[in-house]
Amino acid sequence: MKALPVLLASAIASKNGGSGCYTCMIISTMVEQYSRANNIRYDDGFSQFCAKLGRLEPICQQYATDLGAFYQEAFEIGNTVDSLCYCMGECYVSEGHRYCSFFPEKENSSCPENTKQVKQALSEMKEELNLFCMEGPENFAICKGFASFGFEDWLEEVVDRLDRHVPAIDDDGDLFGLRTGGARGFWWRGKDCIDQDETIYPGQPPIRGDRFVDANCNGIAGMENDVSIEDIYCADSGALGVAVLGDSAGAHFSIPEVWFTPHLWTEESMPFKDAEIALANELDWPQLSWITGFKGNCWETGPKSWVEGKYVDSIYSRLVERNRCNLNDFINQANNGCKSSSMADKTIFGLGRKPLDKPMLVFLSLVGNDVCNTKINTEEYMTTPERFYEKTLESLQYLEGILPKGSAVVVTGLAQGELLFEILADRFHPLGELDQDATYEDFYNYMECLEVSPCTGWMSSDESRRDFTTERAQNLTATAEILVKNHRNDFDNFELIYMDYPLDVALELHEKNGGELWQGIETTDGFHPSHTAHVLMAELFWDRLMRDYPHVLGSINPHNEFLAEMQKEELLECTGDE
Ligand SMILES: [Ca+2]
Ligand SMILES: [Ca+2]
Ligand SMILES: [Ca+2]
Repeated sequence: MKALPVLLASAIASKNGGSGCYTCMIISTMVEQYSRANNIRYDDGFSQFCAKLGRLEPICQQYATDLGAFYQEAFEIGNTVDSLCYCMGECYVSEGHRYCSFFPEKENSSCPENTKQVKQALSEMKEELNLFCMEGPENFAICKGFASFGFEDWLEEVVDRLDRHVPAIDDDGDLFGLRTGGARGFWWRGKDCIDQDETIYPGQPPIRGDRFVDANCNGIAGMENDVSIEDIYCADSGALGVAVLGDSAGAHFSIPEVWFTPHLWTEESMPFKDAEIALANELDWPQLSWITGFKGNCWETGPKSWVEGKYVDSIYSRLVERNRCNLNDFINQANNGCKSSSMADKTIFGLGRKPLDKPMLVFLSLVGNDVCNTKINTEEYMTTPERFYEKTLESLQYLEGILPKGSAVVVTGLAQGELLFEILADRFHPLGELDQDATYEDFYNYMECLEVSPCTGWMSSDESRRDFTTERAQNLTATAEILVKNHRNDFDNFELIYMDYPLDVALELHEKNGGELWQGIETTDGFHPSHTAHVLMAELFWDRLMRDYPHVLGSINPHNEFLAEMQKEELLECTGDE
């Protein structure tokens, strides 16, 4: 058995308690604001909070008496959620560091008397949570969604697969899953229709025209007058798949806003009703992303769209609409934190495409992590243009070896991250709404203090640091463009294309249509493109491809109606697997 560090504490190497302190602040704010808004005692509030946690409720309730009493006393004697987390020992001041608080500090607060008991309860609760996490691959994936931790040997295979960003459960090893949507299953890539046969998976060429079995899992198989239906309607239809090799922006990272507005909860409300799906997907929503989105508004607490009349839009759904033969042929190989080096060294190997499969339209889109990191001396950790060039070229060379002939690779630039501070700095963060006492600028500074900020370069009060980050991002964007120009004719199996990542254009468009700029950015983290931005991005990329490179999108299949009837699978509807 491997080491078993606790679940919530210091999962990420950081100062002053780091992610453990951050988690404590969030959970304590939930209990505090929920109780106050509903005019109940904090100990009752804690217990009611536990009742909202679904499968985790029993563990939470077990400690509700001790923890509830602690909250009650701590707030009664004037603690803020920040000072309370210091009392609990979840936050501390590391040598040479400062005290970190999200909310305004109060004078003269002291810790409750019984801190020893609460620390004991907390540490027992964490052990129980660890056990819960190891009750199976799905629990494991859920836990992995909010912290990294130790594991036992029997989970090693699952850990290894999740580490490579491929389906945790994949019996035949063809890199497509069937049994779970989360844990890198069919929310992330087309569903494997037979998981005991590695020659059957989405995107591969049909076997004997798919007369007898649907080998490419697109719902088309069988014969018409002794001729294969797949041959008649798909063979020369220009069918293709779509994939993203990307970061959290490509995977569609999104923490549900309702989690962070506890003052709006009631005793009946279930803010965490979709939490298992969110956590088993690493807090990503690939099934709603601008590249591989395919599901409708199926999750009450999930991402919402501010685009009038449109909930999901994606390159994939448009490709299926164009040619039903493309159904199920998508791969979201994006992961939180990915940048040019980790893409080339690791993530890219999980792209389940083989040279004889159908051609693929691949977006290589790393929009921020080469300039974003948790460090205060952030410049030193940014990718240089030389290194960015080298690693991106390495990725492309790997793709040349695996992509089928006739594919296309679109390399995008980086996002205009300077917009984050410009748009959000003075707005209240959702957790600061109740008392109007904490803005995004406060939130950014708090995360920086704990060294858990995803991007100290852009999420900073320091203007010159923000400017430097923007300058580097623009350099890397220019580097991507030059690289594509230099190597446009080097690859036999794909056409190489460069496109800007049009976050700025999407936001402008949204504002022009009557929306507000802040709606284009995730409200909870103040960092990622929001679902609204995803919806707009699909259209912008599609229109640009249609205008300049229409041939990479394939042609319209005249038999779509007949094929759709055969497939019986509705895109963008809440049917089946949710
Ligand atoms: Ca499989
Ligand atoms: Ca298979
Ligand atoms: Ca088929």
